[in-house]
Amino acid sequence: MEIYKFAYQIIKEAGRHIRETIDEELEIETKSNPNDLVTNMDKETEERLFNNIKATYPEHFILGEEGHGKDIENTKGVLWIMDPIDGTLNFVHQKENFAISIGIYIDGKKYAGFVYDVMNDKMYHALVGKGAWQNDKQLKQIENTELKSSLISTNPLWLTKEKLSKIYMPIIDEARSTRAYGSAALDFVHVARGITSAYLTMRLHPWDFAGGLIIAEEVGAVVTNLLGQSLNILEANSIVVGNKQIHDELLTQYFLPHKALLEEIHTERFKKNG
Ligand code: 2AM
Ligand code: CA
Ligand code: CA
Ligand code: CA
Repeated sequence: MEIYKFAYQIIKEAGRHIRETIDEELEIETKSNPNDLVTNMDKETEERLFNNIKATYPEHFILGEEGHGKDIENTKGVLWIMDPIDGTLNFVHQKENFAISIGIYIDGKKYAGFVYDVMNDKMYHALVGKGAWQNDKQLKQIENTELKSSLISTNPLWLTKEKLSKIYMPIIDEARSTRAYGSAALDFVHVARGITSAYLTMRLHPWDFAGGLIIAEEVGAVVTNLLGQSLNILEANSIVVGNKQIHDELLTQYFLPHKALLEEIHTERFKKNG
């Protein structure tokens, strides 16, 4: 079976398992800080997907948020980058508005992206060069918009950071309105569906964007970091994704005029990559 169909099936199956067990009591632990949670469901879902992939494709590489593949240093072979539950806080507090996110890369080239909105049973998926779909309905190419008539999404947390707020405030002010959904993977999908025009964030890890990136690009979205640079699929980065017009407006009017400050913030946040 081709990898694409296989991925689709195992992600659906993992999602079905989450729906069936969602009312069972969760074991919740904290990670880097008291608001950074992980549950047994995050870990079990990653384990389930990992075991399924390895049983069929033992030679594939798997990088996951909850521990698999932390030693992966290059993109050779078939690489699955997975977030078993993107939007863990939504999962814990709301039991909805979270997704399974997977991006598959072959020898470093984008191959396919999946973002499964588990509780709504909506699979967003894209095969590079062939388009993107919501279940079996193809998504249209997105339309250009300008910031002042657009909904954008971002986490309000970034407005509380002193240096960043100077850059962020004028964007929030100019946009028609701002949304905060709490799942990066679904935020990429919102842009791909055209229900928001852009998504901005200061830090995502590879598993947060590996799947959504491919879906958004397949319908014409532009994805870079806040400095306009393309993303390395193995490194954390800032992200701006949007239709071509708004992406260009955000970079030229709002981000690049603060290039030196942004470079300083990036160096502080991503010391490893300089
Ligand atoms: P998670 O739920 O898989 O942890 C919430 O605004 C979004 O940011 C979610 O996609 C969440 O992914 C991600 N996120 C949560 N904590 C983060 C952190 N410390 N660094 C980067 N992204 C984070
Ligand atoms: Ca997490
Ligand atoms: Ca995530
Ligand atoms: Ca996660």
